[in-house]
Amino acid sequence: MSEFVLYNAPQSTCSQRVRFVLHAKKLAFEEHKLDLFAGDQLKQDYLAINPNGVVPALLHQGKTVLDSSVIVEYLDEVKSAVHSFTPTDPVERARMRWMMRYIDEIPAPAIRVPSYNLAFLPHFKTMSEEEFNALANSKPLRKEFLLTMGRSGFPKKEMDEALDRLHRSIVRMDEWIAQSGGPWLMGSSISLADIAIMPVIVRMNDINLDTAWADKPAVSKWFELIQAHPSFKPTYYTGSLLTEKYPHLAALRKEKSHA
Ligand SMILES: N[C@@H](CCC(=O)N[C@@H](CS)C(=O)NCC(=O)O)C(=O)O
Repeated sequence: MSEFVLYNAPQSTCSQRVRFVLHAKKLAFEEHKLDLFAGDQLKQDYLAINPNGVVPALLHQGKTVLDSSVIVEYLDEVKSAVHSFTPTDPVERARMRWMMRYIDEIPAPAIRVPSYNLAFLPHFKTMSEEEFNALANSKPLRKEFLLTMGRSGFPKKEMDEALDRLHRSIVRMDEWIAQSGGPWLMGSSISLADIAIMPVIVRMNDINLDTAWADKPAVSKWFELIQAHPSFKPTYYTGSLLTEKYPHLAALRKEKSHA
């Protein structure tokens, strides 16, 4: 058994944070890919690892570490010698954690709304109301989320609010880069805060929401830099983007590039 075992899903934004850090630290890991639409995350054997029924979950020498933000901090702590993503100054460290809390509170939940409405909805449309309600009720963390979405998608109000939160997050990102002098959120070195927001930016780009930073060159530069990082490609292996799995999204993207 590897020192590290990762339970995750290719397209899961939370999982992508953890894969990036594992690759950056050159840590070999046994990868278990869960099919979230087949309900692998709600099976008893997985719930015994993560009672919240969500990915990712990391096992380190058989011990469980849960929640993507916690996992990336844990990896940075136990493997600090390899490459540290955490500032040494306690005040800077606190600032990084504050940024991560903001990211977990505003853009990370907000990106789920357009992701579900634009890509995942067909998985639910064919269900009967009873089947859908049973599924929602079986989700320890996402019951209310699913019930608000319903089988026909989030109403316009929810969608508009989520898009507004995403736009505000891009403004905030731009401010952080300006305050630190860039090119990363905290200055000249990439930190866990950059890795925490990365999947939101990749997803926004994937589903045609990249116009949010059309007038923000510092954010565009940040995105180019993180895509050029050696850990980016192995993290986003084929099948990690929504456009790779959902042809209707890829078609939208193509239309846009030809417009
Ligand atoms: N705060 C948790 C959230 C985990 C989470 O929401 N994971 C999503 C994928 S990004 C999931 O497993 N969803 C499955 C479901 O909704 O049933 C973390 O960061 O690890």
